[in-house]
Amino acid sequence: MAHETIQSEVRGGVALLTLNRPEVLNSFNRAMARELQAALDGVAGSAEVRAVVLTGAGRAFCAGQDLAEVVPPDGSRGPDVADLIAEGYNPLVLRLAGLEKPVVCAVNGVAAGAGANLALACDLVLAAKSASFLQAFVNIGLVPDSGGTFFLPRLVGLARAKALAMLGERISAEQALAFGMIHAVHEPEKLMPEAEALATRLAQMPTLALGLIKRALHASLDATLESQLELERTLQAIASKSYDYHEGVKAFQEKREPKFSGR
Ligand code: LHQ
Repeated sequence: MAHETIQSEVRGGVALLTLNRPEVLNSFNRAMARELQAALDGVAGSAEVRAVVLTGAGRAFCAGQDLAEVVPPDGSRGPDVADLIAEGYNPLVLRLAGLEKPVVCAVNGVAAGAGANLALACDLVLAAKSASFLQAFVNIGLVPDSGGTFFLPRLVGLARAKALAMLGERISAEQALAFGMIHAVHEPEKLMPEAEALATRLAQMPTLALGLIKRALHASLDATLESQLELERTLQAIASKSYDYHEGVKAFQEKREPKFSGR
């Protein structure tokens, strides 16, 4: 499917999705939110795609909402903010978190506002050393959205989440790593090779199990121990009926490398 605001290509079982409005730091307009949703739906429905990389074109990852769309410089009325969230950001976050395939986010530059929080909704977040994160919302009188108030306290703890959300300061990739917000930091020129290698590795793993692992970990965020134990049992029943479980055990017993298929 052809897109105007994102690029999408599939290689070796990996879908590479690139936010592509570099002249406005890949900030989101309605078209980009719509096209990214459609691309994620395509990924969800594709048997060929077993992992995803999400990144940005140019020097930024994503500067959040395109502010010229919500407050047009010509003084005309912009779209309703609550509608933008309902139609754009919320479905995007739910698609990223609900996709039962691993999503690697390669944060190639600044990730601000909704851009930062979409990155946090991904599974394994890598960042260039030159990248940065900021909860820009408060700087323009807004509240973090796109799941920021859900993921941030769970990732970094309440004290740091409050400081990040209330102060709206830019933090470095290294600081985000030290906070436990992201998985790894790489030299800028190594970011995409590392992200693609990681996604390719994930795509060759038992991806059905990876999807179930993701489901279980997300469910744990608001579960009781009892309900989580029951969910683990249910998911293990599914995983243990997979081709990959039998292949994994057989390969172990035959002392050879397994060849997983995602089934
Ligand atoms: C931009 C933007 C941008 C348009 C840079 N829009 N042009 C949901 C629903 C509804 C309403 C509101 O929001 C939301 C969710 C949100 O995401 S709210 C948060 C929105 N984002 C921001 O407030 C971030 C605004 N941008 C910045 O603070 C800075 O640009 C950052 C820190 C991202 C980058 O700073 P610099 O590296 O110094 O770049 P810059 O400021 O010079 O920007 C470069 C260009 O990109 C510039 O255009 P120009 O024509 O002067 O070169 C900016 O105007 C444009 N740009 N962000 N969000």
